[in-house]
Amino acid sequence: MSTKTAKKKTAAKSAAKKSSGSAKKSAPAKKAAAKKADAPDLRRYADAPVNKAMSKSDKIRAFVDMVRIRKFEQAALQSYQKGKMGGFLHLYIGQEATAVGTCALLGDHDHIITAYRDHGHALAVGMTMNECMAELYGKYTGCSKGKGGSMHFFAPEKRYWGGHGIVGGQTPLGLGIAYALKYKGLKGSCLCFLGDGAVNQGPFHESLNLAGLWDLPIIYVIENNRYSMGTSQDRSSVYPEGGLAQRAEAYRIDWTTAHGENLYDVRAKTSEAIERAHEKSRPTVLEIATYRYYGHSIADANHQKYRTKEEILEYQRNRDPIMVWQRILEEEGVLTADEAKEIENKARDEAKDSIRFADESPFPPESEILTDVYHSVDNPGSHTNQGKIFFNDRLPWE
Ligand SMILES: Cc1ncc(C[n+]2csc(CCOP(=O)(O)OP(=O)(O)O)c2C)c(N)n1
Repeated sequence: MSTKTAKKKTAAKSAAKKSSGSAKKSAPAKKAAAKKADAPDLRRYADAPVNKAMSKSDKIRAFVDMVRIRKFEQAALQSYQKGKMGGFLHLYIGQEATAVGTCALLGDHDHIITAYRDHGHALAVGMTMNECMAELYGKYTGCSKGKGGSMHFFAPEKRYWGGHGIVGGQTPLGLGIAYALKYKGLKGSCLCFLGDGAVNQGPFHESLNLAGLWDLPIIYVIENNRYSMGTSQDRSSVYPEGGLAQRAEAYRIDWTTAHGENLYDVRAKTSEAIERAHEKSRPTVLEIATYRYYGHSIADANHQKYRTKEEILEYQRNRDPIMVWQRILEEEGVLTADEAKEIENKARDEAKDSIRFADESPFPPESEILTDVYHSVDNPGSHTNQGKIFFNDRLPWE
């Protein structure tokens, strides 16, 4: 070790000692310091232009949207436990500020595509609880006619391209959407959501490479909820100092991170990425630090074996995105506790109604078994119409 390095190390050590305050603090003082460090900064990015431009009703809308996602999923969980639906059910509870903070910023030429934890994004883009719940029940009134289930929500008319079960499989598809936008000369973007488990998948890196090379307007939103099924990020990934998003540097792609419990932060970073996509046709990797309260899926009843109860409680008590947003709005005088309660009750009733709707809806008729498998079978001649493959003769954003 050179003298210079040794000196640096000693300086760093003493600085660390200073900042960690190891100079014999009392236990309550230590606790208070830890609490302070843990408390989310409510004004974080509140002054970003995209947030300053929010009206009172925009702010309340965001609260309503997050609460609706939570109540919908709580109702879905209960229905699942009553045996009303089969297959998988991956809950988004705890991550609501990501879907709501990002999707609220989408314009007419902005698209989204995501993985199987897709209910939050679906509701955030304006799909109804009825069509989503019916899909979970496998009913014909569901958004995918009851043939997709939890992992395959779709709404092309809302530029919501699913719901994909193969980890990382949506990343090259999202790239294709971004390519189509550029090819057609449209000022738009594709928000491509992925879990932290997908960052080590080959297709993700292949798509990053092309996005960087071809200047494509794609925004990869890594929803880092710290676990990939039962494996923590610490055990599965080389973690650069700046976070997983830093890997984007290898592909000459801009990257950034956001605190997923704070809607202002999510919006500020998303807005910058959208602007980059629209104005420069350049990609972004945005990593959002978040947390899921339930297991990987409904089948993961042992989720407290690979993480502690205390860890879950810490997020629920201090970093819950709905609670944080409510506190922000109460501090700003935009929302009262009573109004928040009313919003919750309304969302709970809406979710209950969606269960009734799903219960009463029919299953798909037998004649539907072979439809929606191959696009060209359902839409004869579509393969010859110069790439206008989505709705017979026009792309949904035309
Ligand atoms: C290619 C592929 N490999 C494995 C699986 C099995 N699998 C399903 S979900 C999952 C974990 C993915 O975790 P992450 O990307 O972090 O998303 P999260 O569940 O946290 O939202 C795995 C490994 C799969 N669906 N596809």
